[in-house]
Amino acid sequence: MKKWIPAVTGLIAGFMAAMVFFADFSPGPRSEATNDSNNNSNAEKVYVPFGKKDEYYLFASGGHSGQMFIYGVPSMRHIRTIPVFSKDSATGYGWDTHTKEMLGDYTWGDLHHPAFSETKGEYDGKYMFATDVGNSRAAAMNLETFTTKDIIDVPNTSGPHCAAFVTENTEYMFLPTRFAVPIGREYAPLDEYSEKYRGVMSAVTFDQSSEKLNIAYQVALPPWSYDLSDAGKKGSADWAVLTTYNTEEATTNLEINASQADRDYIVLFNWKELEQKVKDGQYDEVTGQKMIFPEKHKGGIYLVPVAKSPHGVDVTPDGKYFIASGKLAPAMTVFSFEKAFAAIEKGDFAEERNGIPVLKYESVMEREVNPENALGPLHTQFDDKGLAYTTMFISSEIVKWDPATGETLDRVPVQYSPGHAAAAEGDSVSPDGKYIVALNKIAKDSYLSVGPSHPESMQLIDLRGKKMEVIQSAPVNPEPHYAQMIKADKIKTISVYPKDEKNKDAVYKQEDTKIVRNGNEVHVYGIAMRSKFIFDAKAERPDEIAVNEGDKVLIHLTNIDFDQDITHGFAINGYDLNIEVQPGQTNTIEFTANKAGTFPLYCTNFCSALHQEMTGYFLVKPKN
Ligand code: CUK
Ligand code: CUA
Repeated sequence: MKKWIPAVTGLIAGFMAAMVFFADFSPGPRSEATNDSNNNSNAEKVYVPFGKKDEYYLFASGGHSGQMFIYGVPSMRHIRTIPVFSKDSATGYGWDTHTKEMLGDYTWGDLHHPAFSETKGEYDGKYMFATDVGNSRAAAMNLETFTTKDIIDVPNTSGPHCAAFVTENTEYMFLPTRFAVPIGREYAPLDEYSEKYRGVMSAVTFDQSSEKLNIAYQVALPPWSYDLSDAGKKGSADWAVLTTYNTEEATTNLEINASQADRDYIVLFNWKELEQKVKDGQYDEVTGQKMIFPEKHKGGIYLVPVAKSPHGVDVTPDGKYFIASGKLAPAMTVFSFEKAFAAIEKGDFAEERNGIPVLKYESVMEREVNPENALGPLHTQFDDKGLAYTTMFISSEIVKWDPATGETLDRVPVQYSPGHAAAAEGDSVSPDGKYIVALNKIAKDSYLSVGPSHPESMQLIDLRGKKMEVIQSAPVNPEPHYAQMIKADKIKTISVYPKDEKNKDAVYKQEDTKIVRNGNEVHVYGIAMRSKFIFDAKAERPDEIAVNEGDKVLIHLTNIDFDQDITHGFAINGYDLNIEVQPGQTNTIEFTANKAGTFPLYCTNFCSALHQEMTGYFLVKPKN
């Protein structure tokens, strides 16, 4: 196998030096020519006057906040937060029965890579998916309401970082794991790592009618770390690629030990073939999952050698190439799907690893691209001309280049250390080519100081001119690992929740409100409207809920203001409870009245001139 130059030790030393350089890197003067967001004409490009709306939505991951943050482009204004993997008291997310059940016992998440649902390789604006590296979950968000609809635990997986990416028609999203663990998370000492640990990948489907995620099958890949992935497009639509690191199978001090071998791999697999395998019963039933063991259920999975410790892998919009970025090797490597298919067809393999055929690097590689002094390539996005934009973490820039020739076309400095970048419709089969947003890990002195830790930063770059131009910079919520940008007119939101006469918890008429006691369980069927709560219209005080200490209380609340943006909240002072009902929505909160006493209840969302009057009392009569 061809040796990667420079040699291993040199590379590690080089990388360390780069990291030291990076650690000591203090911001120099900003380049006037390429990074002039103070320029008046640039100010006009990002100014969205009141009454006008942004052209794109940017859905950015919130990293270890567990949430999604939605921004408008080009203004870069934060519009909305969608709570996903963590509680959110602003919306009562995690308190009402549905969201509480979805979150289960987890109190936080680490949301990395959001992905839009796709139809024919285009973002269709219906759903967004994301995974939680912190507690190994996957979530689906509905974009009519900007709410999380389903969360599932992903068994046998520890940190599905390498996800979510969807196939061309959202048939599947694949969730490979970052950390290898024994199947079923059984106890096994690290000395048995190579034998007992596995890097499991899950094939997850989403049913739009029930809005439920489901694990179709899993693949017990070797005990390596899986980093980033992408689905094929057009001619490669049945395929997907994912990067690996730590194919050394190191169990400690990964910084050094997982960087020894000259090469790691890209896993290339045909999901149609895996699907067929499952239909043919070519799997083992393990921990209740259909598990494909590649060394036993052969076929459909291949390894492509790649420069050591790659990070991102991205498929070009035409589906012809996949581009790996080497965080340790300062190069982007362009691989050809066509060449890979030909080699697979001929059975032209170099060797097998863990029972998986390894393709020859030379027979799949199209070109290695190594822009001068560009260090730390991480992720690549595309424009409407098929040109590539790669983030350089260490040299803090975005490099524009041509995958067809390898030629570097332009470079723009960003402040500082971009992880991903998100181009307008950049993961679809037809990127718009108008903007790219750099998701910077470090802001240093860019914004008003807030103490030792600074905000992350996003920078909007205009791609329309001859040179890339940074036209806006904005401090953002942590941590933008990835984002996707969609044309605003593709998102079709609803303005009120439609009446659901079949929902037995919903009450739409004041006279139907009631409080029903069943043993020590109390059901309240109430209404929220401007500017009062009605829990029982026939009672002397319709806005009072009286229970006994120890009662189980279920409050079903419907917002009957069928009027855009008239949202009500519901909180019981001192009871640590809080939910929200959006226009037309019914929500339930369930709890035990374990504290006796007098507790005012009130609407938390400023809904009318008499919002302060939208109150009542929750009275809990003591046991004795
Ligand atoms: S990762 Cu590459 S910079 Cu989680 Cu996508 Cu953050
Ligand atoms: Cu309803 Cu304030």
